[in-house]
Amino acid sequence: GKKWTELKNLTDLLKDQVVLIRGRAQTIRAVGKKMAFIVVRERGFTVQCVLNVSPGAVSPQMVKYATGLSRESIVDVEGVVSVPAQSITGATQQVEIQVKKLYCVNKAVPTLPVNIEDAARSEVDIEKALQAGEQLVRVNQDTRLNFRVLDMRTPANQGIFRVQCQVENIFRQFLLSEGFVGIHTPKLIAGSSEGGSAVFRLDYKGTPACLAQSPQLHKQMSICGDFGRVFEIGPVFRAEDSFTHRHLCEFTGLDVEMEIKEHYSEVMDIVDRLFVAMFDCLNENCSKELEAINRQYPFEKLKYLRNTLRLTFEEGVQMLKEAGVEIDPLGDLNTESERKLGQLVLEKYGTEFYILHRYPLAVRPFYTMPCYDNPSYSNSFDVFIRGEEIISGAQRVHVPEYLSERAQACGIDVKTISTYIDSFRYGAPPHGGFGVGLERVVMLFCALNNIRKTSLFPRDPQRITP
Ligand code: ATP
Ligand code: AMO
Repeated sequence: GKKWTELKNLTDLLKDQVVLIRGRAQTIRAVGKKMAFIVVRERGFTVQCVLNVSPGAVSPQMVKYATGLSRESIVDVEGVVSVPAQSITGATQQVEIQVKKLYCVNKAVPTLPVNIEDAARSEVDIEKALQAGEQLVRVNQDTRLNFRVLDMRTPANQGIFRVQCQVENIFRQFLLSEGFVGIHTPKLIAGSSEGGSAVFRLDYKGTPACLAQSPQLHKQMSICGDFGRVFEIGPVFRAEDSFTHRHLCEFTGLDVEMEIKEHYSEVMDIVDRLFVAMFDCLNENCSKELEAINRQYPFEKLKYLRNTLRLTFEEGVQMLKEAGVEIDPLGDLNTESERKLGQLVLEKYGTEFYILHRYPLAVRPFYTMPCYDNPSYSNSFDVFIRGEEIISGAQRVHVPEYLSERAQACGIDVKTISTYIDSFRYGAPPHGGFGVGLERVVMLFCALNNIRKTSLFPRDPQRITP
């Protein structure tokens, strides 16, 4: 086979050598009839290729052919690496290729529905350009999502989904090193696992069934099956009614369940160490990706402490009260008060990542363990980044009679979860766990304003394509 060079390796070390590259024709510019420039892109790296009519190099026909290529076509370029005297603007690589051969491997349509360069501009940049009288099209969210394959090619999106992959990878590596076992639970289940109405119902060969709202029941059953500590990375389905910036109908859940010896703080310890390790690792290993995201969507680095702050719900309510926000001490926080509390915590403790625990029992799912000292509260927690929830977790009820009672009290049809409740009749250890929304972690770590930006092909109440 031929020897291919990756664009990222094109440096002055290769000066005067003949290289062969494949990429997309990002921009094509003719200068008279004897010269043309093609900027070729390969996964975030770009290089300028120069076609210059001369004997032994390219013919005038070749220049004509090149200038007729459509943007985003896949091209192979063979040529000599040269180092220009002036620095090259508009390309990441500071060398050029003096083209000898050019092939179009597959062409793109002449008019693209999304111009990648426009789609890659930051809001500030767009504003400046508009003020300077430049003609440009602002690419809106729906257009991006309708033509996601094109939108994905922007440096920011290349960064976002590589960061997402890292979050998943760190989650897995950290938990494996702590003795957790990766499992896969069914996504077709007999009933709702979280309660509430946000469930997709379907017909399972004549029996009513649901798409799993979480791996909750089966991850707990795996603890009853003696795995001790488990995790799962998998799809979660929620038939959300409303259209918000942070709810999807399908998202990726990072779930954990583990035996507890004495206290639900053992679960919070895992959250604490896992996420501090994750943030450190992202800042260290994903700096290029984070920079690319930052160029299009500027954000401040996440502020977090070495030991994650833990506040009780009562302390949170108190802080809000002192700031003039009245909260029902046994109710839930709404989105607005969660944001407000995030601000107050940042001002007081200097962190944008913290755990709020001991929630009122009434606002938590049926499987949540009440506090021993005060059953109006529960051994549960939520975790926030920049004032928005990324995690819910808790100790679980492991006594079957009480679990059944709690399910009934929460309006759950106990028949649909009888095998789950039965699992606790054969001896179940005290246990707890938590669920993380992958798309939310990436969205909030990078302070992005919409969860659709961190879902490759988002599913929301109004979208099931592409
Ligand atoms: P979770 O499903 O884990 O609880 P969440 O972020 O949806 O995650 P909730 O506790 O359900 O959190 O809700 C917190 C607040 O978010 C609610 O009080 C409500 O204001 C708002 N909210 C939740 N779900 C929706 C939704 N589908 N549409 C609009 N607002 C919602
Ligand atoms: P919960 O319902 O809070 O808890 O979900 C866990 C986490 O999943 C994310 N999340 C969502 N992300 C995108 N779109 C949605 N519609 C959506 N809903 C939730 C959030 C949330 O914190 N079984 C429990 C977890 C447990 O206790 O182990 C559960 O599902 O980041």
